[in-house]
Amino acid sequence: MNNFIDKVKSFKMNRRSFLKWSAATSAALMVTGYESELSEVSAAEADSILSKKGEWVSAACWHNCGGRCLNKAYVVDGVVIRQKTDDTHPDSIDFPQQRACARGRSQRKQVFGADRLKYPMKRKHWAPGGGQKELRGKDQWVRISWNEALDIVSSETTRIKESYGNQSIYLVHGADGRSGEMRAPFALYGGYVEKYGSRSRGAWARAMQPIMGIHQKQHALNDRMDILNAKLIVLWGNNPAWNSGSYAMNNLLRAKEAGIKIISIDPFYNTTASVLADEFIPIRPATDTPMLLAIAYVLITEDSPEKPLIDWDFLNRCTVGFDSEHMPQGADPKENFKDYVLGTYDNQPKTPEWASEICGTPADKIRSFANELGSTKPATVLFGWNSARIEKGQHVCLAQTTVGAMTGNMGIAGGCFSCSAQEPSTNGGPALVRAGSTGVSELENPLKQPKLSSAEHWDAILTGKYTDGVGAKKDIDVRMIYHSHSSTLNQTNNANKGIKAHRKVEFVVTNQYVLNPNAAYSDIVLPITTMWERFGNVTAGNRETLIWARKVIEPLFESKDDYWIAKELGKRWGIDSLQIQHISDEQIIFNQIAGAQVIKPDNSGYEPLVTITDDDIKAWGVEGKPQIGRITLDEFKEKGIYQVERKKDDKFVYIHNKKFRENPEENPLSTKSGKIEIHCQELADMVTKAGWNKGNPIAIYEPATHGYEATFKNWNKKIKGRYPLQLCSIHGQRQTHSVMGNVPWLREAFPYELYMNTIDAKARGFSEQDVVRVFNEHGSLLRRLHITERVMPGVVLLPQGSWIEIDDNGNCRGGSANMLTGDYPSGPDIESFQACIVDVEKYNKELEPDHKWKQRIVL
Ligand SMILES: Nc1nc2c(c(=O)[nH]1)N[C@H]1C(S)=C(S)[C@@H](COP(=O)(O)OP(=O)(O)OC[C@H]3O[C@@H](n4cnc5c(=O)[nH]c(N)nc54)[C@H](O)[C@@H]3O)O[C@H]1N2
Ligand SMILES: Nc1nc2c(c(=O)[nH]1)N[C@H]1C(S)=C(S)[C@@H](COP(=O)(O)OP(=O)(O)OC[C@H]3O[C@@H](n4cnc5c(=O)[nH]c(N)nc54)[C@H](O)[C@@H]3O)O[C@H]1N2
Ligand code: SF4
Ligand SMILES: [Mo]
Repeated sequence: MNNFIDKVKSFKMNRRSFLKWSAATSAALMVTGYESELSEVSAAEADSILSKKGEWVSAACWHNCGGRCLNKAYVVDGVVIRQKTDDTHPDSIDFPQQRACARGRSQRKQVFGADRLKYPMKRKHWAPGGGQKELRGKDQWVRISWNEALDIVSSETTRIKESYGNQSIYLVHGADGRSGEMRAPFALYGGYVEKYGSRSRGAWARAMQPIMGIHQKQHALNDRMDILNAKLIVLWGNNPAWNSGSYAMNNLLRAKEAGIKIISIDPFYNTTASVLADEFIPIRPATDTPMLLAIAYVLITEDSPEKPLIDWDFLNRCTVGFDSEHMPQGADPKENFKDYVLGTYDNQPKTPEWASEICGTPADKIRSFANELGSTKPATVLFGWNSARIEKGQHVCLAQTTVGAMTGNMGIAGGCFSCSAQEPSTNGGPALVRAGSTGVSELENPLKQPKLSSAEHWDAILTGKYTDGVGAKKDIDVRMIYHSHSSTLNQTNNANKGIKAHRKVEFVVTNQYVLNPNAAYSDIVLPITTMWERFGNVTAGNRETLIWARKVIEPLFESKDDYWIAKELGKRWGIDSLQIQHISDEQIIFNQIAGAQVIKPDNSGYEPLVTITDDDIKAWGVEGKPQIGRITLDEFKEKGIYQVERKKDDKFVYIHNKKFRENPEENPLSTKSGKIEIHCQELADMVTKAGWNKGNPIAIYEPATHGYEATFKNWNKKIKGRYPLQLCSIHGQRQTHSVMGNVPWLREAFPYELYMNTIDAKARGFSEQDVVRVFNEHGSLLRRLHITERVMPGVVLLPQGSWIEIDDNGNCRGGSANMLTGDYPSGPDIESFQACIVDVEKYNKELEPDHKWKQRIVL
């Protein structure tokens, strides 16, 4: 084994050797183990590979990163020699190349990583029923055959189903609801417990429907050309430089170059702010609601005919609930927003001074910002998702919408108050090019209950109780966890509880291509192919692009597709494979391409994108009809991308809610009242019905359990408590959540350190690169320290997603942020990642920089 690791290390230094490694693995000839495949190659042999002509293949970048960029792999004899990104046309701001980030460009380091899972494995001390379950996460691995692995998964599932029923099988999918292929066999075998809701977009995921009648993804974003119409841009808890792939930053840079003022409001002077912002306004994590309420207070109290700050026309025509005269039907007039802000009934005016004590932004700054926002029209205010990724985060969504409506920055050119993150970052509006439907029909899970919230699932497994609406908790008895398409243990709150839950159940299985935490805490691990080894995929990047990525190489080692695993399990349960996958991989991709549509140049509708001939259909072996489209199948295949060219003021400029603003009666929103609901009973009911706490129809401030206030033992006297610092866990550049963080190149380029302000570091006697222990009542982790002025005093910041790796003292040396986040469920889809309090102490042991660690190579 050591011999192997050494060889892998030497591959990193010796490119010629790497070629041999690639050649050996891609041939999928792993018959007697791989040691013999890793021998050094002669220079002549390497040169002969290099001299052969290869092909550039468009290669998937499939992670949940919010970008969809063009990646290409140069393949010679089934070996990937190098990668490149979009060079299909010259780059310009109107027609930008869809360039890959550092992760995308390192993709081959993941696909060909020495730490790829190669064979099916079982935990050494596993036995039917679980064996030594406490060894999960630290046991050794034994290679087994696919037959043995599938027989074990099938027989253990059957045993558990027959003993405890289908409601004891927890099948976990990805955060973004990506359909796991494993759903089908489990649905056909009687069903499974599923998690519900998002664990990604905070309260934005659901709250915006009752408030504004929009699905969170589109939100209220205007398109990228319209940004140039703004007089002011505010990036509120928003860091596209790190977390929005492709060209979001270009759009903002263009606005900056046009002279538009940009303000950033964030606990972290992030890279986006350092590149773009004319002004930076610090705010403590999880305190956006008080800041928004105080802005509303200033707008209400300082608005006058001489200095109009509020757009009364918009407010009165297009919203309900702002004041007692504009309440929705049946609502108590006293429950209006204005009186709450003024403190009419609770005797607490929500003044800048009141907010400042909580959010840390100086009161004068809140006042001047509110005046600037109210008097600079139109303004584009772009929120990230982090601010509402907190307990009771729906108040952020409601307060944000309310201030947006008060300033009238909705439905007009240059005016928008929206989330701007992931694929549509800075670019809202309907797709200008879109894929056809796959034709796959998802099988329904016959088991409708129980369903688990990801903020409560570990607790439910440990206590046997879960929340299902108002009233007493209900019983649940999870005996088995099956992970596919997710990294749930690492990515949901309170990972220590998660580990306990994994060690409690009788059986844990994971489909994976690396030994991520889900896999490490499993009994059986099934090695899967990456997208580079599958038939292909078609994805939309942003509204202007459609990408077709193809198969790059044959499956490495013994890895298999999820569908193959699903069908093999199905066979063992007497389920027909056709029921599990009813159309072929080729047909799925063909359907998406043949059904792809592109906007007509005059914006009068859509037309087919791709010309398909009878010969194409024959060559693919699929069912379909010939058609005439804008480009040939070969052109799409060769380029890997179709992109709609844009121009400033072209026909595709999108302004959200324009028609609604012009005539709300004729163009009502799909909310209860047809208007924007500043008083939103449906939202309050949704929260109440979920069963954890009572919802409120207007935006009010309710501190989170681990919010800023909880850093004090005596709030009035301002005496700090046991955990005096707030922890922000954000999306960093090295990883897409838990993915790619295993790649040494990326580890070296982006060290994931704990950021701490100079003042806090000095007070503790810390120095740069000290090893520190970050801890609270939920767990602890180790990191190297980076001391900086860029993060607010009282706040520490850690990029999230690193893999759990617990040392002998119970500290996570991997630095996984969810060792520290508590599970405080408060409503559907409402996570509690950002309200987190900790303390930090010096740790007197070495912690090598992450890129020097051994890779997790098993077998
Ligand atoms: N590189 C990379 N890109 C990604 C991802 C990734 O893992 N890696 N993940 C993708 C996914 S799935 C998502 S959902 C998006 C995430 O998108 P977001 O949730 O918008 O992103 P974050 O980077 O977590 O946070 C954005 C900014 O919010 C600030 N912030 C943190 N807490 C608060 C707060 O309470 N209030 C305010 N005002 N600001 C706060 C942070 O300091 C940061 O500058 O990113 C996507 N893009
Ligand atoms: N503390 C803290 N926690 C957070 C966040 C935060 O800001 N702070 N952010 C949250 C957010 S925004 C999100 S979206 C979630 C992400 O939570 P997850 O979706 O659980 O995280 P990922 O790491 O993206 O995991 C996706 C997994 O799917 C696997 N995968 C990809 N393709 C396939 C496939 O074809 N088959 C199978 N079987 N597996 C596949 C990948 O290898 C990877 O392990 O994390 C959340 N967690
Ligand atoms: S932003 Fe996302 S899709 Fe684009 S290259 Fe990076 S990881 Fe890949
Ligand atoms: Mo997410």
